[in-house]
Amino acid sequence: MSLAIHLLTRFDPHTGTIPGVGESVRRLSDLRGYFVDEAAYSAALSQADPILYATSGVEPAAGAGDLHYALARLMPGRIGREYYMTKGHYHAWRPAAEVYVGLSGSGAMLLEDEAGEACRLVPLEANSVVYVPGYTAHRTINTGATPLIYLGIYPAAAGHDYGAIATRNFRKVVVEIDGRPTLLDRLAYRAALGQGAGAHRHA
Ligand code: PAN
Ligand code: ZN
Repeated sequence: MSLAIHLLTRFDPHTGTIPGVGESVRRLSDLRGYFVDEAAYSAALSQADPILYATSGVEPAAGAGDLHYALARLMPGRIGREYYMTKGHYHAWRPAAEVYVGLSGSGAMLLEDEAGEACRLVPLEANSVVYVPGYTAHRTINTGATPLIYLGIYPAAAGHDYGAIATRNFRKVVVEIDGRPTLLDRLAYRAALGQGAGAHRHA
């Protein structure tokens, strides 16, 4: 145990930034193959390649029992009817849980177990905490009109495993229908777009 490590971090809950900490950004082009509506994705990307989200990670120590955390800013917007979202991942160390603290904006977390049998959509907004159990794929979705700012706190040993989601994606999608976020089966939304039941494309 050491009190010589970095103990205090001040962040801006409105901009989702930590002064002095660099951001890792994900642009629309980084999420090729993640959104269902392929025509809408191509049309949007031909116009611009905006930043969809940015994270600022803080890793004070990496011993057994230590924690890491990341402040994230997920922009508002949609590709077709599907809201802007993060890639989503499992933790490489599957038992690792995570706590998400909503700070600003409004959105939701899509949580899915590894068998793809249980899927939950849980609100994420200011003054709320979402507990992500271990063994659970998690994705953040901005369903509002302003940036969604949140903090994720996880075991230093958690690691990020993007492979399974990049290959098969989540079973469910969150789309705007009649102005409201609606949870649909991915296959049903694909079929509604006339894209058939093809596997997730990862170009
Ligand atoms: C978060 C995520 C953040 C970005 O800090 O890393 O929301 O999402 P992706 O990592 O899926 O692109 C977290 O869950 N860390 O473990
Ligand atoms: Zn995580």
